[in-house]
Amino acid sequence: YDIEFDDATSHITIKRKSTGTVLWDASLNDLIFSNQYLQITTTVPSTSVYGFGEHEHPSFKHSMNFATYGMFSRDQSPTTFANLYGVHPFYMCVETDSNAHGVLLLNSNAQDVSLSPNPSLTFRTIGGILDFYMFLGPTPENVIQQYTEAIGRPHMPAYWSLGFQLSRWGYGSIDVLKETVDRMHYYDIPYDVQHSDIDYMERRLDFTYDKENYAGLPEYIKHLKKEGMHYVLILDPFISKDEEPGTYRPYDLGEEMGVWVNNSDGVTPAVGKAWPDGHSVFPDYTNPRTVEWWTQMCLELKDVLDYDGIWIDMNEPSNFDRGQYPGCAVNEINNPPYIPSISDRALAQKTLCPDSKTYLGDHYNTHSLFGWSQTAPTFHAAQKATGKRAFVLSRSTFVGSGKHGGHWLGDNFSQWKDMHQSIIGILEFNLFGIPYVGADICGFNSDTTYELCLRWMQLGSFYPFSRNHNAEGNSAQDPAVFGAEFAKISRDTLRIRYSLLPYLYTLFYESHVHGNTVARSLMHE
Ligand code: MIG
Repeated sequence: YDIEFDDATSHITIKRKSTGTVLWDASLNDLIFSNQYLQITTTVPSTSVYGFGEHEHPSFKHSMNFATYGMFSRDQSPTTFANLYGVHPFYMCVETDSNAHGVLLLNSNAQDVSLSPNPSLTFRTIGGILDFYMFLGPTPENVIQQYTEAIGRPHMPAYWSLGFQLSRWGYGSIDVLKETVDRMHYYDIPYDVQHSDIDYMERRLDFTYDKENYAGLPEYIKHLKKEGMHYVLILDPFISKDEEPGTYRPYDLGEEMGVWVNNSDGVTPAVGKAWPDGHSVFPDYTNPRTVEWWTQMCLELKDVLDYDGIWIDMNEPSNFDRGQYPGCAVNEINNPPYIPSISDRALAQKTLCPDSKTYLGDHYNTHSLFGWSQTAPTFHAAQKATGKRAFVLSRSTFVGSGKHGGHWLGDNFSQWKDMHQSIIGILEFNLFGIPYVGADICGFNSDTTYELCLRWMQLGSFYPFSRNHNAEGNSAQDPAVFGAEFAKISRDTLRIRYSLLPYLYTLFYESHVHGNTVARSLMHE
């Protein structure tokens, strides 16, 4: 591309050399570059704009009719227009002659983008710099190949992780888990991976298991693995600080090593409220000492529960209150002059105060990097623990997360709309370089129905990451629970998936080596 600056008009234009198409035309008269507010507007050459995340977008191709999307990682179940778990300030635009280009704004601050009918884009961020990267394609596939060359190619998933996976929050006991596994086998439904959600833990404490309700879990995992299955365990980032001193090693060791996110004073740990009883502290994965501690904990866990993969949840990071104890101070970091278009218009809602300190800098700047910073260390820990290709599933993601992890689309609802939306989300994460992606089949929140779940099993059989997952308290929705007819249909569609696995595996290989998408819209073809 060529970049031109016109002294008379103060316009900066970026042109595709081969066609002369103007990809960007930004008036520097409209540029704002202050400490806590940066804004730039540019025209784009067509209304065919895709990407930006993480959101639930009404359509894959954006409406340019004045839509604004906030980006700031948040524990937020998919809601149209809301800022969700991850941050991906990346778009792809298909020009009127079908050439495509991609643009990344590499910036981790809370931000939003407005799409206007001009067609134009306005970027607003409340920190950092305007660090833009352009990828010239010219095909949509080329754009993603170039984008992932810059941010890191997707990891190569283990073959077993392309098999069908089953999960739920709230089996409640090992007996219910076993009954579920048994009926899956009874109906001979293709099934390779079982997950355990937080109810396997003792009082939701990381690195423990419930020795009453899940008595015998270590042996049961070994048993399933002997039969050729694989096992994934969930871990939350927060660590209880309120266990009896000397009884909870993850906290004691972490405290000794000084691995937590700190308050604004930079020395006292930030204390929030999450799943464990009492209060919790938050590991700061941008700190090399935290990586050492986390790796050690994951290795020790492996000696007890013989997992094959790790599922990292709540890493936006999620906190049940607005900011840590005792609330956020009134200052310019916690109360910036402009708050982007994010839910509650509050940076501390459901997370920590922006003036908290991480090793890499103020939480104000690093908030949306929390999940990303946890992903690589977890990947390396899993690799070390298993001696095999690593499996990491992360709820919060950022630019480059696909190099070490996959993603599921979070706490969707058992509704037809959510089944539809899952296709858009999966296509978008393929643009973001995270092709190992799927949605909770049959829906997470609320009870599913026979018909919805059956159709969702048929669709989900072709997700790159194919897992049926359900929330606590909802009626069971595994494909074996609805009887013989449902089981037969699920078995049949999953067998089609399995017959295509060598092809799917090759797509992942191509994504790992050349950066291709795995699930792609027909427009890419
Ligand atoms: O506050 O671990 O998105 O998949 O089942 C809910 C319990 C915490 C949110 C995850 C979901 C998981 C659930 N978790």
